[in-house]
Amino acid sequence: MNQKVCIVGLGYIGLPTASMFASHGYYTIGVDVNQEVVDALNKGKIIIEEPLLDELVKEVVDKNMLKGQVTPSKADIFIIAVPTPITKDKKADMSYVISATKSIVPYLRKGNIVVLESTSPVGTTKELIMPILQESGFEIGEDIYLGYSPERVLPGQILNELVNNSRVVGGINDISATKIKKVYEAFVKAKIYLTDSNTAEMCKLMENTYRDVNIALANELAKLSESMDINAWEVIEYCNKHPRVNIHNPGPGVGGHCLAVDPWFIVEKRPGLANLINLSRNINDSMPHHVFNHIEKEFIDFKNDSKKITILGITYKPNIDDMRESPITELIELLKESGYQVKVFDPYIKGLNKDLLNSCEGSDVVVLGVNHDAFLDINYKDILNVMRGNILIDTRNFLDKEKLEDIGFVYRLLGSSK
Ligand code: SAJ
Repeated sequence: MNQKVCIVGLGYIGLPTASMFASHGYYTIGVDVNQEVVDALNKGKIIIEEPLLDELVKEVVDKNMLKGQVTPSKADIFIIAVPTPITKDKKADMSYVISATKSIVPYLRKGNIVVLESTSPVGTTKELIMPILQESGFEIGEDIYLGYSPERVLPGQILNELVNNSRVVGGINDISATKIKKVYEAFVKAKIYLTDSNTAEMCKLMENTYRDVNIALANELAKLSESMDINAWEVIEYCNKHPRVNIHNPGPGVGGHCLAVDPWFIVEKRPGLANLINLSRNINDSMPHHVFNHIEKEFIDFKNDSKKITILGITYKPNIDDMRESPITELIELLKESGYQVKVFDPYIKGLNKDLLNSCEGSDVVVLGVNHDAFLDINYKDILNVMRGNILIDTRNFLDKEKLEDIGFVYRLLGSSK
């Protein structure tokens, strides 16, 4: 008999994961509190953007292997994949995890497996999820198996990475971990490592923290280089020739729902110990302001009272339509608060002006915020012709300095005084 999976949360992770189970023979219920998401799913449609996901969802819905509901149903396996946003005071907001967990309690039966996938502070599975599940009257770890297994997928490559990336499974006891491993073996081709739930929770947080801290180092190098007649990008290129060095890229800040959020979940638990992590977050958070200061410098002797800026790219990283925690939105806020007139051009974002030249018309400065591939193919001469000024600030070391200077731009590069 086919096993039944119930996945609570149909977002960037829940929906692709549900589709994976459904396409591997599991009868799957996708649960979301948002009726619009559920209705779309039941029509075989999706409202997020992720390559190939629309086709897969349509296929499994048509085959009746995946169905959307606003409340859970009885199942063999429950997976919780709801968001854990961050509060204003940089703490994990666990309210969705709590309500999702409570929502499955009435449907639990002996032998069920419950997995938390949401990125969560260390201790969540044992200290938050387990007590809620105990309300069912079952012995957790004996009647109900419980554990934590985070995703590691990159937006834009989710379907491929769900299958081909290795995975960590942390159980509240050994038998839970072993049972959960079997669940993911349905579609994961790479190795699945077993551990306890606290360790698995910390793994998820540290993977993204590792990247955040390394980006902070690169951003610090950028600031240092600007003050020392050095080009940080050149330093990085040569340092990375060393077989054991991999310096990351500086930029206008760190966006997305993971790197800019997860390290705070560690700081929250151990504020006195997580010093480097805390500092790195603050360095990365300072970058929009740093780019703003660069822009301000260009206007020091400016006589006109209307300062006009065009920003190319507003998403949190290249070639996707995702604006979550984008540092460019913060930069735009800073500019507007200081009286700049700001126009934004981003081919990935619906509702924005789709006319590039119109977006650049009359601008004093153009800022490349995100390195979308599409920005390599645009005609910068036409842009310069419609601008009032001639300055281009590249925050990603993406454009060809020489070509732009030949055309007549003054090219400025984040991380370089040259
Ligand atoms: N960034 C830099 N410099 C770099 C690399 C990235 O400034 O050298 C910036 C990007 O511009 C972007 C941000 O960092 O604003 C984050 O982008 P990303 O591509 O590093 O990561 P995410 O947030 O899209 O996805 C991460 C991934 N984690 C790691 O690579 C360790 C992904 O595997 C996780 O599954 C995902 O977080 C998640 O869901 O936690």
